[in-house]
Amino acid sequence: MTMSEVISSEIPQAKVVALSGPTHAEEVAKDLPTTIVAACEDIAVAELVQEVFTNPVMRVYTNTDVKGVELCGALKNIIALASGISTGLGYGDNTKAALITRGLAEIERLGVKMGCLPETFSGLAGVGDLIVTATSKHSRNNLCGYLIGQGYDPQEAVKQVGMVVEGINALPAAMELAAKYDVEMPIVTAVDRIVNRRAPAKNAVHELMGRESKTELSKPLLDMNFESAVIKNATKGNQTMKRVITYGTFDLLHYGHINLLRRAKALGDYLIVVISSDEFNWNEKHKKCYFTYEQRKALVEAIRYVDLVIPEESWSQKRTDMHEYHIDTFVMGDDWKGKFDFLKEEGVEVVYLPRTPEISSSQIKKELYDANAVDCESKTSHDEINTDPGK
Ligand code: C2G
Repeated sequence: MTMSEVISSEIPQAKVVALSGPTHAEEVAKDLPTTIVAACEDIAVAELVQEVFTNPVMRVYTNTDVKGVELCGALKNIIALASGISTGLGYGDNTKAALITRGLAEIERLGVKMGCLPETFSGLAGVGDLIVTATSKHSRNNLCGYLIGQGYDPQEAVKQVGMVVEGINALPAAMELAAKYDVEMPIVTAVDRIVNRRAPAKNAVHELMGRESKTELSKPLLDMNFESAVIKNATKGNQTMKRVITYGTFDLLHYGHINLLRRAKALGDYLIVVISSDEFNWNEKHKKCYFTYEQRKALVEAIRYVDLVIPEESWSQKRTDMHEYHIDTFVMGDDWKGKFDFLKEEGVEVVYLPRTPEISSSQIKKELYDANAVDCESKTSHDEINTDPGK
């Protein structure tokens, strides 16, 4: 159990916040600029702690993934031990960087299997804390690892450090979790062999370097191309599905958009909608959306004509999209008439559909703005009447 689980089991009604991150006490005490993450399942409570602790030299970020933050806090000490051992063996910064990078990958693999958020591991409690713990002279785990790499017996090294070496205490739990969740953790296992099974440190490094080659991709390549494989091979009865694609901002979703999407879907069997990302909108279309990309994506995905939503990040992605998604028909409203005829060179049919004339997102915004202005005007004049008894 993590500390938050222990506290919650004793005080079920407690809202537990885990505070963790790259915060060596020696530096915090000197008011050196520091960042930390406050994690609580109830984000409002995390934000309260954020408010209490934030000051000009302490920036607090919030997270809801308490378990992930605590897992990082415990397991990064083992990677720090590994980093210290490699330095003690005389290895350089390359080896240290390799242990930090691949060590974090191991912790994230375990964490994600335990239901933690991937973002936590690339956050302050994850990579942030791992950097300071695995590289800083203040780090007890790093120092203890260094002594072990220099040939000290692990217990003797702990005595020399004279303070708690959390990495050693966390090893049994880490090994147990790795077995329970069936996660490969080669660096943690190597440290366990050195610390608890008297394995010579030098062998461990050679073993780690000699493992079979791996990919950095977190999902097997097939999964990475999964959507493409499904779309390509999907068939309707005995003929392949016709795949249609269209692009747009779809901000303040209205019935004009729905009319377009309904008619686009009617041209085939599978409709892909490519929604402009917030950056693309701002940098290329100089449009500030009311809804974020994620919100616009959720709205469009809920439309029954739509089968897949992907982001539009550049004007030039259309040509490759036609091949990556095996498109048969490209559709746009006729305000774009002629602008995308070049896509015929990619072997797709290009169709421009009549826009729905009387509605647009910009018109909605303008009419709301004008209506609001009128309201304010009538309200002001109303107030004037009230305050001027003569009227
Ligand atoms: N549309 C429509 N009728 C309206 C408003 C929009 O048919 N009254 C159509 C547009 O012609 C477009 C789609 O709905 O095909 C999305 O409209 P916008 O969100 O305004 O898209 P736009 O900003 O034109 O972006 O690379 C292409 C761009 O991303 C298109």
